[in-house]
Amino acid sequence: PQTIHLADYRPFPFTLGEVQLTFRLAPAATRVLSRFTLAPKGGREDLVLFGAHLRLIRAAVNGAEIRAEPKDGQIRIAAADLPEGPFTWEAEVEIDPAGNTALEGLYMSNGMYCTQCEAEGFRRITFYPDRPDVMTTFRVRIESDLPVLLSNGNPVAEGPGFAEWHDPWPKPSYLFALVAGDLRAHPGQFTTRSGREVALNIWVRPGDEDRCDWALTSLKASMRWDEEVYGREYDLDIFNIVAVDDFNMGAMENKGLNIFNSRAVLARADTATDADFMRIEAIIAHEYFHNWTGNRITCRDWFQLCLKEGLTVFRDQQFTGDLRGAAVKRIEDALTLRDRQFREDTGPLAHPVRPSSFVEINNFYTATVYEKGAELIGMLKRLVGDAGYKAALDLYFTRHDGQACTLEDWLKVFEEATGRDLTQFARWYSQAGTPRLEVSEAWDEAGVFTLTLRQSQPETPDGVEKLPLHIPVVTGLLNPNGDELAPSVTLELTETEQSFRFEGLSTRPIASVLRDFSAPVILSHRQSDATRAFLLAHDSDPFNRWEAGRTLSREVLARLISEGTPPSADWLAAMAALLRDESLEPAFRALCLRLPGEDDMAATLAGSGLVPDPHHIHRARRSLQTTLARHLAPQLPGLIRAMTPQGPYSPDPTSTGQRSLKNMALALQTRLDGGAAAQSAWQAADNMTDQMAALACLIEAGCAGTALRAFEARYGGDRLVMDKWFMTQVLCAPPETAADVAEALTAHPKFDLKNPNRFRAVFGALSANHAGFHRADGTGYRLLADWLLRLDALNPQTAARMSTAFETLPRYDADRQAMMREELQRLKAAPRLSRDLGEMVSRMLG
Ligand code: BAL
Ligand code: ZN
Repeated sequence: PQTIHLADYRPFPFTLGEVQLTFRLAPAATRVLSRFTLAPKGGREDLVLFGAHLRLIRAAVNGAEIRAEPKDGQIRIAAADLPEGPFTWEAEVEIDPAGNTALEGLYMSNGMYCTQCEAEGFRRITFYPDRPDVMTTFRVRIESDLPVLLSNGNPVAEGPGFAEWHDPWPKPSYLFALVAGDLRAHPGQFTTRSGREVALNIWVRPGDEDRCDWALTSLKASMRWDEEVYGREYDLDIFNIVAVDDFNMGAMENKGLNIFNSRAVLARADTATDADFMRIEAIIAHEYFHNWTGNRITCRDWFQLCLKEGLTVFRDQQFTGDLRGAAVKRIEDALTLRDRQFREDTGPLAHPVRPSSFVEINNFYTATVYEKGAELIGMLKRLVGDAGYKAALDLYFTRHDGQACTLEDWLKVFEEATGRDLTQFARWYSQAGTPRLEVSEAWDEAGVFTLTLRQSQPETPDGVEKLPLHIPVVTGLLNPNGDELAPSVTLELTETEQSFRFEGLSTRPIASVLRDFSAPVILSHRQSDATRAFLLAHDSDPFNRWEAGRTLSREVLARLISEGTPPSADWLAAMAALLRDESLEPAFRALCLRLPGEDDMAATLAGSGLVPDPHHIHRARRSLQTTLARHLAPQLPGLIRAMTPQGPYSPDPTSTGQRSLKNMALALQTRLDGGAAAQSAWQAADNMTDQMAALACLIEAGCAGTALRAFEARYGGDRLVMDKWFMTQVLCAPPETAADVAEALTAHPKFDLKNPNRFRAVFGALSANHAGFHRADGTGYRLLADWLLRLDALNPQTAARMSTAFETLPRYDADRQAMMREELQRLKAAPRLSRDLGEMVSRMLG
C-alpha cells in the first residue's frame, strides 16, 4: 500500500462550483448522480477524482459522455483531454448501501440509510476530489419512499418521494451527510443571541423517543456556551442529530446534520449510567463545537487533523469543566490522557500530534491527535494568558473563516495576537513521545530555594531527532504550616536543564510542581511519603492535591508488587482522613480513593526498567483493596447511606459525585462481605448507575448468576443496555476465565460481529481486563486475533482500532512478547488483510 507524506502536499488545481447530487435510494443498488463545474486555477493539469467501490454508469464532460476508466481508486483524465477553461463534470454511479459493512460512505443500519464520510468515505459515494481543502456548497435531492429524508444545510423542497436540501456554507466532502429512514423527531428550539430561530431535532428509531431529553438539553447548553465563551453563533435554520446503531466512531460533525452512535445520544435513568450521561453531554458539545472549529474552518490536509480535533476536544473539556467543576474534570482528563495517550506514546504506535506520513488516515484518529492535541492548546493558553488566547482565537475565526488551514496558520494567529515567538513551541507538534521532567530541589540557609528542571525526550519509532521543548510548569510553594507562600507561577522550561530561584524565604518551602497538570509530561520529583501526605492534606491546587495521593498510592502499590511491602500506616490514615473530609466534594474523594489500575501499574513498572507480571499485579492490587477496605470498614456502611441521593434520579454534578463515592465504598465493602451489601444494592437500585455498580461487585464476588439472568430477562431487547451486560461480564471476570467468558459470549445469539458497539463490548472489555488479556497461556491474545481477522473482512476500521490491544507488547516478558508477535505475524500473513489493519500490525511488529 502507498504511504502518503505531508511533504508531498499539492493544492488541488481546480476550483469547484456548487455540487449537485441526486440520490435514488435502493438498498442494494442506489444510484448517485453528481454534477459540478471545475475551473482550472491556472496552467493545465490532469483531473484526478477519487472513487472506491463504485460502479460507474456514465461520466460526461460538458454534457458529452466520456470513457473514464477507474483504476486504483481514482479516475484520471489527462489535461490534454479536458477543455481549456471551466467545464462541467457529471457522473452516475451505482452503490450498494446494504452490502456496505465497512460503515464508511453510504450504508444501512437497521433499515435506515446513513453516511460516514470522514475521513475518506465520500469517495465511496461518487467520484470526487475527496480531500478536505476542496470546499464548496452542496445541493442535494433524495428520492425515496421513506418518511424522513435528511441532508446538510436547510430544507428547500419536499414532496411525495423526495426532499431537497441546500447547504449554503462551503464545506469539504468529509462533512457531507445523508439520512433516510422511518425516524421519529424529538424536537426543540433555540434562539441565537442575534435572534436566529433554529429548529432542533434529535432523530431516533420508533421507541427511542423517550431517551432524547438529555441530548437536547446538552445541545442547547452547548449552543449557549459557545456564544458566551467563544462568541460563536449557529449559522443555519435547522440543526439535526440522528442516532444510528451501527457506527464506527462516537459521532460525526457533518454540517447541520450530526450523526451519532446511538450510545452517544440515547439516555434514560434506567438505561444509562452517570458516565453515559456525561459522555453524551461531552460528545454532543464536541460535535456542535466543530461547527466553527472544523466546519467553518477546516484542515488543509489530514496531517492537520489535530487543528480541528485537538482544539475541539479542548473546547469540550472547558465546557464540561464549566458545567461540572474544573478540578474534577482536569483530573479525569489527566487520567484518560495517561491511560490512553501515554500508553500509545511509549509503544510502537507512537506518533507526533501532526504525523508526517500515513498509509490509512483512519488509523490516526488517536489519543495523541485528540487528547495530546488538546493538551497543546491548554499549554498555549497558559503561555499567552486568557486575554492572549481570546485575542488569538478571535483573529483565527476572522482571518480563516471559510478556509482549510494548517498548524502554521494556527500558531501564526497566536504569534501575531500576542507577540510571542512560538517557534520552539511548534516542536510539540512534530516530536512524538512523552517527555520526562525531572525536578530537583536545593535550599540554602540564606533563604534561597532553587528548583532545577530537566527535560528529556524518549526515542520513538520514527527516529526523529528530539530537541528541547517549551514546557510551561506551573509551580507553587507552601509554608510548612500549609499556607501558600505566593501565587502560583508558570516556569517556562526551554532548555534541557534550567534552575529557578526563589529568594527571601524564611523557611524551606514545600514545592508543588506541575500544578493543574500544566504539561503532558511524566514528572519525576523525589519527595518523601511525608511530603506527599502533606500536599495531599494542604495543597491549594486540587489537581496536585489529588496527584500527591495518587503518587503515594502508586508507590505503595509498586512496593507491594515488587517487594511485598505492606502499605504504611500513614497511607492508610491519609486515605481514611480523605474519606472523612466533608469539605471535599464527593467526586474528588472518589477519585482520590481509586487505586491506580493494573495497566497503569504495568506501565509504571516498565517505566522503571522492570518487567511487569500481570497476574502478580492483579493479586497485589486486590490485596491492597482488601487492606484498604479493612482499614476503612467502620466508615463504609455510613458512607454508602449518606451518599445515596434522595429523590428521582438526576445526572447533575452533585448527585453524580455522590453516587461515584457511594459505589466506590460499595466496591470496598464487597472485598469484606463477599457481596452481601452489593446484593442489597442490586435490589434497591432504581437507576442504571447503581445497577451496574452492584452487578460489577456481584461478578467480582463470584455470585452474579441470578442477577445476570434477571438483567438479561429484563433488558434482552435493549441494544445499548445489553452492550453493558456483555461488557461487564468480561471486564469483571477473574483473569483465569476472562477469555473463556468472552469466547462463550461470542456464541450468544445477541452477539453481532457487524455491530461495532457489541464487538467493542466483548473485545474492548477483554483487552481492558489486564490480567485476563495477558493470561500466561496466550489464550487472550489468540482469541482477540481470531476475531480481529473475522471483523477485518467486514469492517477494517474498527478491526484496526481494536488491534491496539497489542501496542503494549514491548513491556512484557519474553514469552508473552513471543506469543503476541506470533498473533501479529498470523494477522500479517492473512490473505486479504485490509490496508487499515495491515498498517497497524506492521507498525506494532516494528
Ligand atoms: N471528526 C470525527 C468525530 C469527531 O472527532 O468529532
Ligand atoms: Zn472531533
